Amino acid sequence: MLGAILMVIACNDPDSDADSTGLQECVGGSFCPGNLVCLGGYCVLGNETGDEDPSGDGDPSGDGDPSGDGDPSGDGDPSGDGDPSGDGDPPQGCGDGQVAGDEECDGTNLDGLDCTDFGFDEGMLACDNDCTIITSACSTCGDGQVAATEECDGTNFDGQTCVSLGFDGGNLACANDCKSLITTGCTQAPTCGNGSIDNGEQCDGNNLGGLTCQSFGFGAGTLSCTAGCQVDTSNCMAGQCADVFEPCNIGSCCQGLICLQSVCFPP
Ligand SMILES: [Ca+2]
Ligand SMILES: [Ca+2]
Ligand SMILES: [Ca+2]
Repeated sequence: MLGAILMVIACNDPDSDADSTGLQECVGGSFCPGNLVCLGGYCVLGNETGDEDPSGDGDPSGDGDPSGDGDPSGDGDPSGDGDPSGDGDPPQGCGDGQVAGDEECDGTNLDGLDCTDFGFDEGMLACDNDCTIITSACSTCGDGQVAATEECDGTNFDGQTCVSLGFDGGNLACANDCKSLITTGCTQAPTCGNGSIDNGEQCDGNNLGGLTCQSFGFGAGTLSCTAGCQVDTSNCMAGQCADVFEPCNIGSCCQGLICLQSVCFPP
């Protein structure tokens, strides 16, 4: 124990300048011979198990860790690797908003960089979650690459064509600022033949809009549509006419009668 009783003895060294107490005077720990230690200015012997701190430097074990708590420097970082918590995260971690170590950026802290530092003309830098710079929102109009902020660049239309934009054909162009596609060189598909009845069309292909030969006063037959999207009644037949007060379509009443509200009436 540290609090062991010390037994004070006289030094045996004949050359020592022992004083009236019979003890050899000393300064520090280096002036006492053998197992004696310097305490209170005299060389004394510790207890039977020996002094726990022979060197008197406050480090009994002599392992460089006076407190014996596994932290020699006493700075709260036992391993001295800059990671006190030992959880693998350096103290200035990614996400603290400070650019440190090998971080290129941290959050909105771009370390003063902008797109021009990466060879672009304009745009916005961003910082990834792993504190690396993202340049995908940077752009240079004229480099032939379609950046996220560009619609096109030169003859690079980012895969778009007149057809993909709903035109019949033609040639796309790109605005000088790369911000928009120019479609004035695209040709509009003709509406007749697209199967739907557009302005100026009575029908389109097989789409007769619900019209029949009867719609045009015929009794039977097959209505068709011309290549110009107009109704063709050449295959309609007159058939039997409807008599007075009989149901009718336009033109299906017998001669001298008129079809009013689907019934043949006398004039
Ligand atoms: Ca950081
Ligand atoms: Ca570009
Ligand atoms: Ca049409």
